[in-house]
Amino acid sequence: MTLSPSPAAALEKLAVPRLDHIDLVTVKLPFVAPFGTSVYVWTDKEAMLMRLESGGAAAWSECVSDPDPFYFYETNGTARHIIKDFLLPLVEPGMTLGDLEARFRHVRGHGMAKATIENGLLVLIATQSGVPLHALLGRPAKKIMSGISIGLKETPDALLAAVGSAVAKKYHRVKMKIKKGQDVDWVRAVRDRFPDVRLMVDANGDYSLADAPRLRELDAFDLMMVEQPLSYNDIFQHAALQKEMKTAICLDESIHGLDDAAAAISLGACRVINIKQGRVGGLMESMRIARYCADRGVDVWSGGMDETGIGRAVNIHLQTAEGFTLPGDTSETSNYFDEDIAEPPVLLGPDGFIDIPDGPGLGVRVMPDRILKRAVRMERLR
Ligand code: OSB
Ligand code: MG
Repeated sequence: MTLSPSPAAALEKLAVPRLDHIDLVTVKLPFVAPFGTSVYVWTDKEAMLMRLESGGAAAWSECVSDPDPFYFYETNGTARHIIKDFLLPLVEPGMTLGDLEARFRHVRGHGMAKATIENGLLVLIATQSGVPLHALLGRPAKKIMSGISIGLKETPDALLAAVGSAVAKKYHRVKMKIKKGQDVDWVRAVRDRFPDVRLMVDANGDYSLADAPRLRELDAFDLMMVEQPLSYNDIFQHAALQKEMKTAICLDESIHGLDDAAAAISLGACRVINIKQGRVGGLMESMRIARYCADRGVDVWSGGMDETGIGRAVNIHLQTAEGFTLPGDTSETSNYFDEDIAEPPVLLGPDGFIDIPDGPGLGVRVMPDRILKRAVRMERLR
């Protein structure tokens, strides 16, 4: 077997720039509509942003955590603590990103906190080098497939209306949230009305193995996959469920890095993986997982955390990487916010594809006045 180089090998050799200033700014952006899931209903995105300044260049990154631990154990509060007290003290100018990752391993977990720093450094290096982030990742520009995640709705009619407008916009696939008691009938209603839409469901861990007969009913609807049906940390029981279901299982919450992905694949716990770059600790680990999966015929796609335009741009650049074979949760800015903190907004073209921003770094303009307007907390760490 020939071993191809790691897709992150070149990135591991990049040097950490001198950091003149490091700021954390938490912003709160109201959603255009509440986003309902089996675990919580969010009405706004409270995002902790990091700004790195080095010799006149500045780069922004976004911690993808929420203020609460309802989707994931990290919160904006734990990420701030881990970044300030444990991770930033490990960052030294001149060291390589590979060395930094190795040092970060001493801190267990907290991938979202780690990703905030690693992604910020990559954006900073790309900005200083005058290249877009995807080029720094070694990837050519390409159009990105689109996908929308539709939250739980109050009525089937409201759900059908939301799916209808997504289909009209030419989204490449539609994901609908489900929970116990709001599943098979709702999926059937969508499938009956939209027989051809590429459709999938996301349970955010609401079921247990005892619900296998119910989950198996979903096999009737030609779904692309069912995302995280069982508990948020489980791999083993998903393997048992996958044996009983025709529909592919996709893991989201359970995958915290390459080791989890490898375990899940070898156990047969899933046939698809949702890579959220924050949840797995950053862009480099995301590329490793995507490559690992591509080598084994496992599809991956880029998940989302309802990010602002900063995190959304990172997710878009990541999807140029090898292995991202399926449309992800990358939808138009207007699906989340009336006014974002970066310009231009993400828009679908007539064919449903999304253009990659091609300026240096993130390729989008971060709007400081809007960040100030939305800020709920600001601190200069250095
Ligand atoms: O489970 O994928 C999820 C949003 C917040 C937390 C968890 C999830 C989601 C989404 C929406 O499904 C993703 C997006 O549109 O950014
Ligand atoms: Mg999910």
